[in-house]
Amino acid sequence: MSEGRKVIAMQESVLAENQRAADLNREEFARRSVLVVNVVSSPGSGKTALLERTLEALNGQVSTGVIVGDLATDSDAKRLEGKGAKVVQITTDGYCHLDAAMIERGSQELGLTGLELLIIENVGNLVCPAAHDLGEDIRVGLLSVTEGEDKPLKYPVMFKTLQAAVVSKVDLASAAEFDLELALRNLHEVAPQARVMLTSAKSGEGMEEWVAYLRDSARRKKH
Ligand SMILES: Nc1nc2c(ncn2[C@@H]2O[C@H](COP(=O)(O)OP(=O)(O)OP(=O)(O)O)[C@@H](O)[C@H]2O)c(=O)[nH]1
Ligand SMILES: [Mg+2]
Repeated sequence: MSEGRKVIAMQESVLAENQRAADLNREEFARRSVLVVNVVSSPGSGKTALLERTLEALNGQVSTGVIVGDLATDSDAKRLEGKGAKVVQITTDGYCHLDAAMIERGSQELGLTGLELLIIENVGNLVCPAAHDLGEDIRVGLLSVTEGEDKPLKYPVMFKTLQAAVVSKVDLASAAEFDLELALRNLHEVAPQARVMLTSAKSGEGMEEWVAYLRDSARRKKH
């Protein structure tokens, strides 16, 4: 076998192993009726800021846990603590994504008993997390207005896998000369299946719709 073929065969077997672990996670999450949401986006597009506000809004309403993946630090977990949700940090030691085995360990550490919603903040990256099913029900991708309208076209693999897309930092739209109509057209072209929401973690715009979406989805999973 050539070196190239060996590398491809190895990648395929790693992905197959991940898929088996993801299937097991999905069964366990279904058994416990916990809704699992995997949040993906490029670095800095506002995942943690969105989740800070989300946890504040859900506090006392929906029993929530969070698994935060980061290459090297636990600063996002620290930002999310003290908002009524249990938070577990996974440091991937340089890996560009979370995988299903990490989520299995993370959810054991968190404890799923009594949980209605498990939110996963993936490592900031628009490529690697696309190929790694974690066993989630909903994959939500952020597209911040400072990244440019073309990102769905340039990173279609990720956008095609989303159930929901959040256009984030909309308070900065005019400063960034963001063409919202064009961005929505691009999103619709690549990811027509995705429910699109517009949010600002700064002004709070769109937070009600986003939080209601999570709350309603968690309720549906329960029944
Ligand atoms: N104006 C504005 N700034 C925001 C908003 N959301 C996030 N930011 C800022 O954008 C920067 C990055 O936000 P984070 O929430 O850390 O982004 P992230 O996606 O979690 O980043 P990584 O975890 O490193 O991938 C911070 O300086 C935030 O304050 C928003 O809605 N409006
Ligand atoms: Mg973050």
